[in-house]
Amino acid sequence: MTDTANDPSSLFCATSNRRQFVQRSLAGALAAGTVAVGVLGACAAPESAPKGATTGIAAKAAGTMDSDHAGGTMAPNPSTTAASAQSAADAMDAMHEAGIKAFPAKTTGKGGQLLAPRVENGVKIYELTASEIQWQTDPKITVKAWAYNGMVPGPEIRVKEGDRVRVVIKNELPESTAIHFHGLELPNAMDGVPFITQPPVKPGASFTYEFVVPNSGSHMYHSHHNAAKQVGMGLLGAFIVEPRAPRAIEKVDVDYVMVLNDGFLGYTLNGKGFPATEPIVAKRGQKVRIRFMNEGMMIHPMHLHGMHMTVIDKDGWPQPAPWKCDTLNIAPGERWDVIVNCTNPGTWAFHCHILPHAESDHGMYGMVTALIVSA
Ligand SMILES: [Cu+2]
Repeated sequence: MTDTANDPSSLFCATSNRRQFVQRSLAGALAAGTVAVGVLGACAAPESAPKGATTGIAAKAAGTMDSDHAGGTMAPNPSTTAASAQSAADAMDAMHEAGIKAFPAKTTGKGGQLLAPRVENGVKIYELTASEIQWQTDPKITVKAWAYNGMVPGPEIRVKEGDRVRVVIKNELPESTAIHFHGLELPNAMDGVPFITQPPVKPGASFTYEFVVPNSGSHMYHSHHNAAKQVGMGLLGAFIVEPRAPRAIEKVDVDYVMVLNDGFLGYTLNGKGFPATEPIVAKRGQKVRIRFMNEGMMIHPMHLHGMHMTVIDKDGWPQPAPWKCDTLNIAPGERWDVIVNCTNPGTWAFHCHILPHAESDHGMYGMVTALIVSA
């Protein structure tokens, strides 16, 4: 599973699910005397799929028609065609239902856990170790990941504007690495870019970053060395800087960080794919702040059902005036902070609206979660 799971393209069509689906459709269709054709059209046939299952070969063997024969002598039997479509629809719906019912599915490992600092002489010290781990993105998929402190995203660092912070990175990876503090306006030597501001941190070595946190907002830390691979494999985390003087609009009941990624771990929200993503839970009348952060290489328009989002910050900077939307495009590297006033009770789908990042023939997966507002 690991190898196919490490190929993001394979996540459209998880092999085992697909095989079961093909087999189920095929069995149902054969029982009805025909074969469903084209249901799986969105996915290229994997090598493990029954040969010809989605082509005219099996269809012909089962005595039905395909496009080559349209208008020919092999007319479909309307009753068996209807039965076949029903069977295929039932098989598909069963997988969609199973995915929803499994949510939130249990997995081992939780990313983004708050890291408490060790404080010495007024300096907040955070120790991060980069190493290779096995990471479960959903109950059926475990992948090789590179992680800070054994979790993806790495632990959340949350400090106050003006704090003096020391971050010590220990590299236990087989490659050099470095940490960039994305969004913080630091002295040049602390910017974490090998050969521009520092030497790479070699395997087995450590490096210490130290600075006074200059600007508040939702920021990130991540590898800036071979980053397409290293960030894609999980070397990323949230770096939240609380302002010394919060605005009234920032007073919320739930403060939720949502890190988007689309690398070797697949389409993930906080390191997990649906149904293993975490729901955001609030009571009616409460205010939820969501801090979107895109650590991936694609844009992800995040869409909330049932209630609008009020955008307050972009990349940690207050907007000239808060503005409303229900779909917010989060580009790579961007952070957007929104407030949701939870006025509408129910379980509301909350997902990336590039639909192949959220749903396949097999049901919802990847960048899907829910906002659950209790009455
Ligand atoms: Cu997306």
